Amino acid sequence: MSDDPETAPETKLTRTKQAWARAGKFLTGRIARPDSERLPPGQHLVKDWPVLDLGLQPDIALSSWTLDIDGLVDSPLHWRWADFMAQEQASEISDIHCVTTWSRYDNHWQGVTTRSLLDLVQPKPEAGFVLLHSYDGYTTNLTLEDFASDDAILAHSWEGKPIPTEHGGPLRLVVPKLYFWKSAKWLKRIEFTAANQSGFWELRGYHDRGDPWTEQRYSDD
Ligand SMILES: Nc1nc2c(c(=O)[nH]1)N[C@H]1C(S)=C(S)[C@@H](COP(=O)(O)O)O[C@H]1N2
Ligand SMILES: [Mo]
Repeated sequence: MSDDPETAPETKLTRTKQAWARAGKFLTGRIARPDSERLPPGQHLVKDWPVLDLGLQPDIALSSWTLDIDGLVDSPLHWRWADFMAQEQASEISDIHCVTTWSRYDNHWQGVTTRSLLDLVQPKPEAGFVLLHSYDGYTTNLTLEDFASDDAILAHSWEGKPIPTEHGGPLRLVVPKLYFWKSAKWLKRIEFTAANQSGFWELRGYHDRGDPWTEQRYSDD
């Protein structure tokens, strides 16, 4: 599978979502604040958990799963599943906000926090950005600061059970403060970079940062 966002697969869904970005669909123009309102502007609450991806759901056996953490770090890592599971385990409870307007409250995640990962790899001073690469060819970019958010977690379990394949298991990232497209499913590689590199949706009209509270749904240009 291609790991190049320019050549990742086009589907009806990707075409529809690119058209929404062009049209500015779902923008309300309101601004909410996390402390006063729990649901960001333009979002509605769901109880189920929708599946959204490029349509390829890679089925990765734990025996062949690996995670690379590399780029501008002092101590790059190449983990197999047992290595990952041997790291300090944490739990987080957070809300999901998807740019397609659904939000889901109180998701219980278990895994390794991005903070403890950062302690291990020690990003170099020049590292300002993180590019996430996934087993389906998906990519998405974050600032190092957003990646380091205190509730961000490399999650292997949801509600006490392994994350199902369709939701990104064996391992996905969860960055609750940003729209859910930043939370890469089927994580394969975490690359630390000096320059910001756009990922799959960021190259297709979606916002570089994706803050739900200020409705950073689409890029301005
Ligand atoms: N690897 C990968 N991660 C991905 C995606 C994808 O297509 N591939 N889609 C993103 C988008 S647009 C959303 S909204 C969420 C959806 O996660 P879910 O299917 O678990 O709800 O995953 C994000 N992470
Ligand atoms: Mo999404």
